[in-house]
Amino acid sequence: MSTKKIPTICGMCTVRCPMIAEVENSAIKFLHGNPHADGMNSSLCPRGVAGKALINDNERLKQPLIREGARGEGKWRKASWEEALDYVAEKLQGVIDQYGARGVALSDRGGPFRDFHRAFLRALGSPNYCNHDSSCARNVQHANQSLTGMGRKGVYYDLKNAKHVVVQMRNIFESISVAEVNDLTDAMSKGCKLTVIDIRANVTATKADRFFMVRPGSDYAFNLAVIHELLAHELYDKDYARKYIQDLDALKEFVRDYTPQWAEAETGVPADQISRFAAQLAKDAPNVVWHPGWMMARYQNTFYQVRSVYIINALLGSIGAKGGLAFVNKPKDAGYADLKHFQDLFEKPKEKRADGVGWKYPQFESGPGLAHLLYEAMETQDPYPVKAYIAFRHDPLMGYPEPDRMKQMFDNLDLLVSVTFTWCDTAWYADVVLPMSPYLERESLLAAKNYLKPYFFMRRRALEPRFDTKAEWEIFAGLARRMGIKELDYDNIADIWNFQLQDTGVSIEDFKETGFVFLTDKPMYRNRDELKFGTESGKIEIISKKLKDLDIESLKPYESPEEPPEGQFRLTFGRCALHTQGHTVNNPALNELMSENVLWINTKPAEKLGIADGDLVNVTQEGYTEQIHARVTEFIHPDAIFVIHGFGHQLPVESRAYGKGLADHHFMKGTLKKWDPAGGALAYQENFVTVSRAH
Ligand SMILES: Nc1nc2c(c(=O)[nH]1)N[C@H]1C(S)=C(S)[C@@H](COP(=O)(O)OP(=O)(O)OC[C@H]3O[C@@H](n4cnc5c(=O)[nH]c(N)nc54)[C@H](O)[C@@H]3O)O[C@H]1N2
Ligand SMILES: Nc1nc2c(c(=O)[nH]1)N[C@H]1C(S)=C(S)[C@@H](COP(=O)(O)OP(=O)(O)OC[C@H]3O[C@@H](n4cnc5c(=O)[nH]c(N)nc54)[C@H](O)[C@@H]3O)O[C@H]1N2
Ligand code: SF4
Ligand SMILES: [Mo]
Repeated sequence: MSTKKIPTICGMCTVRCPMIAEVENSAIKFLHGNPHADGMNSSLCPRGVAGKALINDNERLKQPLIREGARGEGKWRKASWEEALDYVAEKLQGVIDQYGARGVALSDRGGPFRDFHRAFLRALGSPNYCNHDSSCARNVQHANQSLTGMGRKGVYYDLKNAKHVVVQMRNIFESISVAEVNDLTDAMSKGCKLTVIDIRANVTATKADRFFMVRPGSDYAFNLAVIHELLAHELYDKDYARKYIQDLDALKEFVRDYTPQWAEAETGVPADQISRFAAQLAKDAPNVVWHPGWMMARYQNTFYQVRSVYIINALLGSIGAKGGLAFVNKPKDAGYADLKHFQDLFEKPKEKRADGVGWKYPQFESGPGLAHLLYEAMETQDPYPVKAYIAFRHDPLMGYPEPDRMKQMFDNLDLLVSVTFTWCDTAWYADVVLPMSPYLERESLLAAKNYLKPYFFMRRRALEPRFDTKAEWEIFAGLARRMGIKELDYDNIADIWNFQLQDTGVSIEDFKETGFVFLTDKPMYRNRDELKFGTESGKIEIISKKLKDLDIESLKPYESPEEPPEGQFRLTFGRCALHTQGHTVNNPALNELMSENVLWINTKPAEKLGIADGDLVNVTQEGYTEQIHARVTEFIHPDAIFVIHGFGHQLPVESRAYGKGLADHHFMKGTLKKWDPAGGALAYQENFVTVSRAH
């Protein structure tokens, strides 16, 4: 039997690396990176390779399910797709008839494959699309917008050509984007320095030239002191600043007292080290990438911390530089029309959004909204009732804090639908579960990547579905058909792809060999002397006009993070290389490699509490307790404890993940209300817990 090599796109996390699936006898023989990917992300991480185990997993969803018992009780009726889609379409229509189209909401996990389901929602006439980003990178998005007028993806972290990379609250070698890992290791082998600023020595720190262990939540103080040094000693790029940075004097005045000596008391990092570090950055400028971070829904001041990072990059002249934060190019920069969007077939709904974004909160970008405010609106019915909700590729009951509160909010819904390829908490609580085929068993819409070399890419089906599952386009085309939306009524992916490609001059054939089509041969860098920023002034606005008009501060004075009360710890969390959020924990291969998380706790407080490495401990918040094994280490700040997110599953249908480890999101009382009115994201790390030895 010959082996077929099918270029496709990994789906085990949001990064979507190009991959090759080698298929023999209708089974996966081997999964590996796509060598045509030009080095950018031509290899896979362990999760990508575990796609084979995902296909073989007998505990994944096998057919549509309709709830029989109470929500969350786990009593299901197996349904055909006909029956399940009829059921969902009828319920959606019922909600639309009674409450109007605005009574329907849909959320997803963001990313490049959203056009079809967003078009579906728009065709219904609802403005209530949200993505997950208020639980992830919203602060980064809004921080960059407030300074440069570009979103966070308006720049590419050109790690490969950098001389110095700084990662702060960013575990770049474990919380993986393969391209970033490859680019950074390449650069380091050519002498690039790596500085890590973290509350614990993660794997990235073990590879670093400099590691600063800061007090949890004090990063903004550290950064203000760096800005102070760059300005006070005139170490910044003066030509760049003259040309592009507005309100530098206001910044100078603002940081005047934020000296390294002051920051030492806040962060625990010796003042002379901060000074030396700032001087080194100036030497390496403009080929410096101070990574603005990714999962930055952490503290009440994280938006301002991220702004300070962009400001440092600007002072070093690295925004727009090769080896810095280089501007990405869109298809049109390479002389190509973009893919045609299904969304554009429908008029943008004029209705106000239920989450208030764009009208009550004009400071935020309205596209993906703020999902936590959507959930709140489900309960308050203010500004109007939202009665149907499709969680598509999204597990808010694990990804947002306070699942019990969230369930109360969802209880106001007439219809809760989960579209997912694995079991997840939201699916378990849903009325209807629509199982999507895992990435190796489905194709997706074509997508465009804005990059130094912009490209289009194609996810192809490597296998036929093993169970009764469907691709996204099949699910939404099925719903569209039932709801009379002719423009989305497709029964063939080639027709969808041809629709998308119609203006581009590219054809489906062009993807055959490699799975993507580069729109230029060489990386395209902007001329650093002729940069144009997306703000009204065309410059980097230290004092954002938009924020100022809304009476929101651009330069916020530092407030010291609360110390943990006596005997308590700040709960912190992050990712590991072997799992994606919570949805791979039951994957047979990945579970075998890592089946539970452990609690990082500093040696000194552990000693005081009589906790030894490996002991089982209780973690408690307001009378609620879970147990976990301790990892006692000096490599974490004594104020913090740390766990990998995504564990502590409680679904009986996941035998491998069930009851293993601790769920950090269960220890976040009140966090749904703690969100930043300037940045938009929730503050997940403003929580304290007690730890004791379990007897
Ligand atoms: N306490 C705490 N909360 C967190 C975090 C944390 O560290 N701690 N991390 C935050 C971060 S950074 C993020 S991004 C969010 C993540 O949370 P979510 O945005 O909910 O993302 P995932 O958990 O990756 O995926 C959600 C569901 O979609 C399904 N899924 C994933 N990929 C696909 C796919 O390709 N197709 C289909 N059909 N289904 C898919 C999975 O089975 C999973 O059940 O959580 C945030 N919440
Ligand atoms: N393997 C794997 N890779 C992934 C993902 C995954 O689930 N698994 N998810 C993807 C997604 S959605 C995202 S958003 C990214 C997230 O990527 P990152 O944002 O890099 O992710 P985290 O691992 O949550 O945390 C980064 C670091 O922040 C540190 N930290 C916590 N509190 C503080 C603090 O107060 N100050 C400082 N300086 N550091 C602190 C933690 O110790 C941790 O090392 O990863 C992506 N890549
Ligand atoms: S980083 Fe890993 S899991 Fe994510 S898309 Fe790439 S190979 Fe897949
Ligand atoms: Mo994320």
